[in-house]
Amino acid sequence: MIQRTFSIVKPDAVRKNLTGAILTEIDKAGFGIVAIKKESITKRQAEGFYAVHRGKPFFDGLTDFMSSGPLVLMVLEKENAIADLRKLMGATNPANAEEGTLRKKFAASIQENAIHGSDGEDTAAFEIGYWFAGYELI
Ligand code: 3AN
Repeated sequence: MIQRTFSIVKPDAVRKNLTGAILTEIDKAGFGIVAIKKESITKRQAEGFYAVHRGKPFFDGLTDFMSSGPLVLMVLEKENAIADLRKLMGATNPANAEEGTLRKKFAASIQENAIHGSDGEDTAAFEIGYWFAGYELI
């Protein structure tokens, strides 16, 4: 079943000019790009996106970081897209990420970890709808 997932090239990776390298890996892994846009988001927008993490000790730092510079928002599509992107990304903490994963190659720390990918079907639906309007997804 063709599935959509939501992804972000995070501000650390955009700052380090890694967007092209990350998109190349995503392309090589067989994902189609349904929609893509580069934006600078506000702290409030980041707080809404990460609402499930509100109250956690890293929430304030995470939302500061995500609103610290431009990022690239994407909707990706392939068979089994959600799980396959998570596999390609690697563990949240790059120190634990497997060899060959994007976070192993490109992430600096558990917070500045280069890429986001939805962790389930419900999350993907919420995240796609949070950042993209219907007309951007046709
Ligand atoms: P993932 O991005 O692998 O799904 P989540 O959903 O647990 O990980 O966390 C969302 C984001 O919050 C992570 N990508 C990372 O930037 C940040 N984060 C998670 N855990 C920590 C932590 N212990 N310290 C700092 N930042 C964290």
